Amino acid sequence: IFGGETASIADYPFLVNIRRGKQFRCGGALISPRCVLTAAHCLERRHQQVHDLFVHAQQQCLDDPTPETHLRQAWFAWVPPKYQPGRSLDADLAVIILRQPFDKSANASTVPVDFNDLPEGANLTVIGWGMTSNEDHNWNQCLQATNVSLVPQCDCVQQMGKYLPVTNNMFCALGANSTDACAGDSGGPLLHAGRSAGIVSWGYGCGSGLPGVNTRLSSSAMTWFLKSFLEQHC
Ligand code: 4AZ
Repeated sequence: IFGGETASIADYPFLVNIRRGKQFRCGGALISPRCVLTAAHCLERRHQQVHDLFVHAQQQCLDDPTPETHLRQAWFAWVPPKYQPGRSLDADLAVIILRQPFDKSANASTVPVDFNDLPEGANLTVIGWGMTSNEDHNWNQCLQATNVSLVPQCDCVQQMGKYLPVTNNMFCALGANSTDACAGDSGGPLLHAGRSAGIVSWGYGCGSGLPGVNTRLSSSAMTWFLKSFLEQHC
């Protein structure tokens, strides 16, 4: 997170970090005890090959030890067919199903998904363990948060469309003083009134004044797939 503040994992008990082996990759959010919502690009390889992905709950800093109750192995991951890495980051969403759900001893919770359109200028909170600048030699690897606002879609297309296509399955957000998500925050949630309205997806670095681009969970394509998947598997 660029320009944010220290946050307490106790305030975001649904927030998890996703690792390949032991290596930190991305944020994510528990939307049920056995399902994690994250970005598709966090998985790299598509669909099946997720057995070396691990989900850590209740971590304040990335080098804190994770007791077994807070650790789960991925079992399967679902990515919308629209996600075609390479050409664009459209539909950058994945649901990871855990081999075993978290139980009460994890003290984890779940966050509901906001399937409604965000109001103009909506205030959102973005959280993660990502870097605090583009060249973060002193990356503290502890949880940070910042408030950001929804950017009008025409401005989003105009400012970010020259880097990668901006689709209706995306929205831009930026905070006062250019606070924003940064490398490593990908996959984490954008919270709106206690719900997850988006997933950190991409940007042109951070702190440049350009908005961050996020997966829009209220877009009909995302909502339809996510709802039917959740009902059947989570
Ligand atoms: C990244 O590399 C990344 N400023 C994520 C979000 C943003 C930039 C980079 C948005 O994961």
